[in-house]
Amino acid sequence: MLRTLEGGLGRKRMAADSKLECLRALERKVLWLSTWMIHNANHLRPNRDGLKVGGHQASSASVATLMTALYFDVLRPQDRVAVKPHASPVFHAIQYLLGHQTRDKLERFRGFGGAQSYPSRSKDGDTVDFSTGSVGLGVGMTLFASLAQDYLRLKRLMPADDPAGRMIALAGDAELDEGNIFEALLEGWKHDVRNLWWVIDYNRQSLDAVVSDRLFGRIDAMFEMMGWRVVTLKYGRLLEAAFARPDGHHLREWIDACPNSLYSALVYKGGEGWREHLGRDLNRYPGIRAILDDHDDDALQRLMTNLAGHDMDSVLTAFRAVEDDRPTCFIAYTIKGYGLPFAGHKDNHAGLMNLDQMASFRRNMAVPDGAEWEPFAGLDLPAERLAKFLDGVPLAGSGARRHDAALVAVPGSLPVPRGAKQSTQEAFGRLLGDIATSETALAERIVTSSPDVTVSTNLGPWVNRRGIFDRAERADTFREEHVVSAQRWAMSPQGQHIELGIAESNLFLQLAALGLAGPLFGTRLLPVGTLYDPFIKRGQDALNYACYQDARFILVATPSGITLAPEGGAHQSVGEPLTGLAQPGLASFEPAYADELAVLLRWAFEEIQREEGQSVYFRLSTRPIEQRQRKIDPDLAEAIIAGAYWLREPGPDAELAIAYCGAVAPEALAALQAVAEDIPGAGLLAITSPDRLHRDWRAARTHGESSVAERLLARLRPGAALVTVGDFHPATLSWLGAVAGNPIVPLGVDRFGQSGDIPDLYRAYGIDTEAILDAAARACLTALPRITTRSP
Ligand SMILES: Cc1ncc(C[n+]2csc(CCOP(=O)(O)OP(=O)(O)O)c2C)c(N)n1
Ligand SMILES: [Mg+2]
Repeated sequence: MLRTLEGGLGRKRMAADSKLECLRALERKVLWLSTWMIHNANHLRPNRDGLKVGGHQASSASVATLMTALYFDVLRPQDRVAVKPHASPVFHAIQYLLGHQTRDKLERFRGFGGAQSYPSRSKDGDTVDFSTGSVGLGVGMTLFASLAQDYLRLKRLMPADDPAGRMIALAGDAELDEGNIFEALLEGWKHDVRNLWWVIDYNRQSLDAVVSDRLFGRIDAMFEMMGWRVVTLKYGRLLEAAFARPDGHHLREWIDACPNSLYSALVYKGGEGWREHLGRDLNRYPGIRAILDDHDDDALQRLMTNLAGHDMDSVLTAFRAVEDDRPTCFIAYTIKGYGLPFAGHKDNHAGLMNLDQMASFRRNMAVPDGAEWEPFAGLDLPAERLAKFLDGVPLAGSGARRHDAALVAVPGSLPVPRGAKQSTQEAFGRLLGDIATSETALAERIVTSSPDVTVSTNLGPWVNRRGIFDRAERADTFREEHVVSAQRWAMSPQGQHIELGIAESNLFLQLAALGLAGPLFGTRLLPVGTLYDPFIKRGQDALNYACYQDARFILVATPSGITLAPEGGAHQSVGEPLTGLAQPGLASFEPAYADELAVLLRWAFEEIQREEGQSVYFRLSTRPIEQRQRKIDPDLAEAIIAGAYWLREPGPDAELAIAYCGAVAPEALAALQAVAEDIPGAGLLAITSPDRLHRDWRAARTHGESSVAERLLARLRPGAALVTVGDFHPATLSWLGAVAGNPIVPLGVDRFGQSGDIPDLYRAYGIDTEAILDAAARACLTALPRITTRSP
């Protein structure tokens, strides 16, 4: 019996040892391929523009062990990973070894059509779970992805039997300087996130310098405070063995006390440097002298750099030990540039090995000339054994990582909110409130989120009906205590609103994660996020990040512009419509009327689900305005979606048009009425989307077709005067003058605002009726020569 047990244990140990051998061999290959990929891009590919191509050999070397352990052993198909941006070469090397990346793309790393500099969902394809690039955001993204996964699982929108995936960030240590990390951590604590791993590549170096020693003493405490488990991987097996020798604890104490900068410098100097310092500081201990005597310079360097983050056995043990779903932060001590000639040098972030250094590295790696891209060249294990090992890796044969999620049906129309006078913000609240009362698939899959402006952006009606999401059932205390309130805030796993603290960056990461629920988890969600328009800027990098990875969501920004009048200059947005114009992956709209919003919101729910679709941004207002009494026919609906229509058709040979967008509609209408006597054919162009109009115009120009804007302006006499007006930067619409060569006076806001009421502010900033009339007169004056020749 005992013998069988021993036999079983022995076999298990042999299998573990064999696995470790394979992983160690592959770790060498990953280091080689990532380094070679960068070398090839910089030194061997023709360079046509004289720019340094770059790549991060040192940052890559730092995570070769951690990533080899994860991708070839620890990860399961349901796990999702954000890899620190500058470890892209390691990531691509690993995918290449798994057969998921081509040699051609590696050879074109950082070249057009090649593997991307930083892992990219949209450009690198299926293997990338989360794009990274702007440090900190990928890390935060994993936390919100975990929340998105919980949202689906707790509602049973995912098969309950499927194991939950771990959302994993492989983070650089300097990423923890980014504020968004801390914003996310707090939010994660509030929502009790699970299944989250942050593996920190603690190489104690950033881009410019060596990281402060005192920082991480605080950082692990902070994670623990947030309920995380912190696993520190500090020393590898070799060092642990040395510490166990007589006097070995003095060596441990010496390293523990060694400042980051000295440690890094000695790593760079190598065996001789260590010997000198250890000899000086610890020579009085015979055990230390013995250790120094037992190691030649190379062996001493190997020993002193044997940090746990480079010790495969230690790394695997640490990862495998975590079996529950508690969020876990692994602080893995590593060396930037480990195994490369500039290991530890503080300037190595952008450093590239020169030709001589590469030649010597190649000798160490035993890679023959011409075999640089061979998966197993130079390794001391047989290729067949490694190939077989790779075939058995859980990620190898698991098929596509991205799910195809079924579409959510959207009704043919949304009822127009009633009310002779209303604002677009009110209309938005009612539209969602209406959907909330319906038993439709659309209502089931909408999830809203807001950074503490749920009520003030009018999500109240939706939340009252659909509830707030929480892992646990929590009663609405005010309601239970019979305190009267318009808001019902009961929380439960059934809730469909994720309430966030005031951190706009978190909102965008949350929208990004919810907006990728389909491809990540197989069930589509239709996220709607609300915030005040000016605070888009606070989270703009995260918004860009969300769009960059083609996450799909609806953003409702309200109130906006100087139209929020008494709120004052600190809250008045000016440039956001330009963001709407410029941001790829985001269609932006600024409707004036409730019926336009009803058309657009319906369209948006379809657009965010279309294969080639995009996210949608609505810039709304709190200004109640007189509504149009009309029925929107399909042609008008199409025009509203395309970006513009004639609210007042121009007469034949019209000499003037006023084009307005958004909440200034009443001023534009009043101005039109005022000019009617002098210029009876003047037209009024209602613009619902400067962005869509502009995109269409540019695309049509490129393809030699006619654009929506051209067709609309063709209704005017050639050279007719144009006045554009909106509560935003005038450049948002000034390009319209170039469409058909109309003389144009663009009105708008290009200064900081201040408190006031709408008449005062519109006057002061030149977007009131009078300003429009002045502008019309000026524009007509410019257009006059041509106009007068036609109308004596
Ligand atoms: C938001 C942002 N700011 C600056 C950069 C430029 N940058 C790229 S890597 C880096 C330092 C990263 O250091 P660390 O996270 O420790 O990674 P390591 O290379 O040491 O692994 C910086 C500042 C960036 N990519 N994103
Ligand atoms: Mg670092």
